[in-house]
Amino acid sequence: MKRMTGAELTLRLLERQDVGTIAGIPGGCNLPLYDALGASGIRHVLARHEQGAGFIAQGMARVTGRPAVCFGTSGPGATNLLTAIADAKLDSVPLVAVTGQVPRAMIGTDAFQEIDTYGLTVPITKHNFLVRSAAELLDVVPDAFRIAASGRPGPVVIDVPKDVQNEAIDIDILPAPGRADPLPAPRAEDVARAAAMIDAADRPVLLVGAGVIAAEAAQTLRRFVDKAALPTAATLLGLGALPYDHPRFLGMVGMHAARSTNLILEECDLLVGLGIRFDDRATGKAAEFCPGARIIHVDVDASELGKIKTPTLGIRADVGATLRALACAVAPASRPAWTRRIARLRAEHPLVMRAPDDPLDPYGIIRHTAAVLPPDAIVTTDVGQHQMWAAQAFPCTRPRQWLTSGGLGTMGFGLPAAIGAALAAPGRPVICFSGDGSLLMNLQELATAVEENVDVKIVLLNNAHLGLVRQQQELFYGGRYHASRFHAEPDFVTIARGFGVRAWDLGDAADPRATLARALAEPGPGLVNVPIDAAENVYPMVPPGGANRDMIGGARHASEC
Ligand SMILES: Cc1ncc(C[n+]2csc(CCOP(=O)(O)OP(=O)(O)O)c2C)c(N)n1
Repeated sequence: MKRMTGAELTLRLLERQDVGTIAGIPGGCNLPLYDALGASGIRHVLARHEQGAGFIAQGMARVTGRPAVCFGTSGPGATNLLTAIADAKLDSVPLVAVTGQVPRAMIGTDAFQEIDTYGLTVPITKHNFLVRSAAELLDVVPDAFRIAASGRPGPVVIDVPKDVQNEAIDIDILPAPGRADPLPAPRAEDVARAAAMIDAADRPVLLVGAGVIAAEAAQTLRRFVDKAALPTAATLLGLGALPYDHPRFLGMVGMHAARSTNLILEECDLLVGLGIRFDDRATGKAAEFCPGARIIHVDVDASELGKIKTPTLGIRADVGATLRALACAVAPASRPAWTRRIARLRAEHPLVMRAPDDPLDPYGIIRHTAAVLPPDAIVTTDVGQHQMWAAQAFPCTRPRQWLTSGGLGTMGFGLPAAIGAALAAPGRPVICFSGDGSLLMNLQELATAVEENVDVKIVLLNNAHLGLVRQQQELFYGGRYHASRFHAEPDFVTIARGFGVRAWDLGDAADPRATLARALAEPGPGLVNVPIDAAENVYPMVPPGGANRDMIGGARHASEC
């Protein structure tokens, strides 16, 4: 029998969950937890803003696929975590956020730094707990990890009042760590029916999403694709499930897809959606997405089946097990006519990159960066034009290499997520493609990057604008530019150096390519400022609310628009 406080017990249970690193910020209501953390074997990364801590944890979780942990105090600590928690919910990232709360007797009194963290996080978590006694932690902590990792992963909040952290109890035995529940297997008749539909299809297309990556099913996917000659597109979060240079890979679908990709989906007679949720950025006007296609939809989350598109066949099951079964069940095929048609559409409507050789061109800087990186480098992005250029042009070769805020679209994601990725995957370089608007949203984490000496390089596509907003104002608001141009542009190179980060400006460089290569070869954190022409737009673009076939721009010849 051992006597422990609630805080010590929490840390002990976190250790048993194999938590190696926690990102967070201490404050009055989580100081007992921090006291116990200091005495534990867990490494702490002191973020400079709780949103940064949340995204550092997300970076770790997205790279490893395992739940990662962040700490915040009550009140503003908890509210600062909300965006990262909501982001994890929409992108199905396993996250456990442990927040301090005012003592139980003060809950509901508007006490100093009291906020209803439980209430605030109901709609943005898979589950949340307000812990009412130290003994409850024995169930709550393993349960939080089980829930975060089970089925479709997601965030869980554990809100622990300060007096519960201080409450001493006698512990006989510690519970087993919480692990993911077994996943539902597909029914044999569903697999047989899906295989028959695929075999019978003339123009099938696979659309793969984050669910394929979460299921660790990339290898099986490849076998399936090769055996049945299945052209495969990816959602923004599915990039990396199939390597960019696989002959059947069509690239990203949707709002900023290559024209050919959207046109191929337009012509398909069978759509097999694997671990996708028919997000509007992928489908455009959902009613007009894949208009002539029967749909097979496989997802581990039953609530996704029929939510946006009614499938001909919905399979609620582990995407990995379903893919394994389908890879056996389908007949080998070569589909010569469909393959020829796809080759033709791709030749006629390719993704047009304006100046891929110019390092000061958006595509050019992404391609040049990729060219000097090892193939296992990890890429994070912020949100905006640079994110879409990177999604179009960065050659992803493997799952969990591409970390981006897809569902919530959170500016400020890139830098802290990159720090988390580097902490989780030491030895692999991490690149963060950012914009000058996004970077400022969590710039303070440069201090964390220096303190942890992580190998993170920020490649800053600096157009002195909120570029994606400017683009929408140009295209859909009659060129009325309000609040999308920065009139006071910070000197990012000087700022980075002020944090102790090495920094280079490609605008001043005599040989930008050589400077970029040198910058990326340096160990530790670094920033490369890349001046980008503010008039550059991301094309093609499906107008908001439009059907994917109605994309504008990005045609090889103006007459095709
Ligand atoms: C937190 C947050 N606030 C606002 C937005 C809306 N938004 C989407 S893209 C964008 C502009 C991003 O600018 P920047 O980071 O400079 O990237 P660029 O588009 O110029 O590449 C804005 C304001 C957002 N996605 N996230």
